[in-house]
Amino acid sequence: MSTASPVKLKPNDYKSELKPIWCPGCGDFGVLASLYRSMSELGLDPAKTVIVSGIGCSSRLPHFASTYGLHTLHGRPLPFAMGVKLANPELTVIAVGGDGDGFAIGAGHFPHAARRNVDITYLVMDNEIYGLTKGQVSPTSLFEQKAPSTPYGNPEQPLNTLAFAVASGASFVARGASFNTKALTELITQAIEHKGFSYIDALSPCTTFNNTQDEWKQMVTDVRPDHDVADKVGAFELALRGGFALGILYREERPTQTERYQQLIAKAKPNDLPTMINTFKARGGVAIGKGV
Ligand SMILES: Cc1ncc(C[n+]2csc(CCOP(=O)(O)OP(=O)(O)O)c2C)c(N)n1
Ligand code: SF4
Repeated sequence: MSTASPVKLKPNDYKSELKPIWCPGCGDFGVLASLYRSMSELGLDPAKTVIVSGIGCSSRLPHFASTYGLHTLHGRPLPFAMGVKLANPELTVIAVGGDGDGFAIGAGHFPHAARRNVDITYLVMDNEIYGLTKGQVSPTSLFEQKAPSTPYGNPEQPLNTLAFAVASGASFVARGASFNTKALTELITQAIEHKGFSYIDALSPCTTFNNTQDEWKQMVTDVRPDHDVADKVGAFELALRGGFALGILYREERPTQTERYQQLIAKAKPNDLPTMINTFKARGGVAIGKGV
């Protein structure tokens, strides 16, 4: 969901005073440029937009935008973003970070944000490596990938984050690439407009520790125009197929977490709470808190 700005802003108006300190050629520049363009296309009000990140090179992104920003803890952008959205559903909330941040230490949060259909966008800059800490393998690194931490090759299988997203109940699942900013801008725009949890795996090569740019440019294709985005099995097939199909793999409309809670609150009766507490106490529970 998006919140409009009272005045039309250009992509450059979403830049902060800080210049990105990423390495030359880092894919994150393309992702940031696409995000500026999407925010401008949607006319987002920077005062009602919050970008939340974890820790990593990619997680520095909120510093470079003129919106509100939260640079939180490693692996924790989603719980912070969920908290912001629950506290103020009117805000546009965009969580960002790396594949290590989101799918190693942060992986436990992902399926719950997805199944709850929290109305936020999660944009992962996927470089299949830990960039900030100098090139250790991440959950999306390839089997046998050589990196500073795996000179004999990675002994672990990669996690397929798109299949994970579909299985977890994400209601919008897409793949984009930092080197295809026009298409990535469109995807980010649609993801922010989507009502519910939208996940974008943005291929974003780390030119310093895992420079896959040329290889990935050869590997990308477009999701076929006849792909049915409402077909969950078809989305799995696409996610599990080799290569990188760019576009929307899956989309469905269903109530968001906020809507479900609002329905619940509407159902609750004023006298329910004392009755629940008495039942709890009668079963041996100890109630704590004011007035109980
Ligand atoms: C609790 C904790 N564990 C480990 C770290 C070290 N650390 C910082 S960033 C990072 C991984 C970054 O990789 P990724 O999220 O893929 O982002 P990138 O730098 O590639 O953009 C790690 C392991 C930390 N900061 N905090
Ligand atoms: S180390 Fe890699 S991910 Fe980090 S800024 Fe440099 S190129 Fe980008």
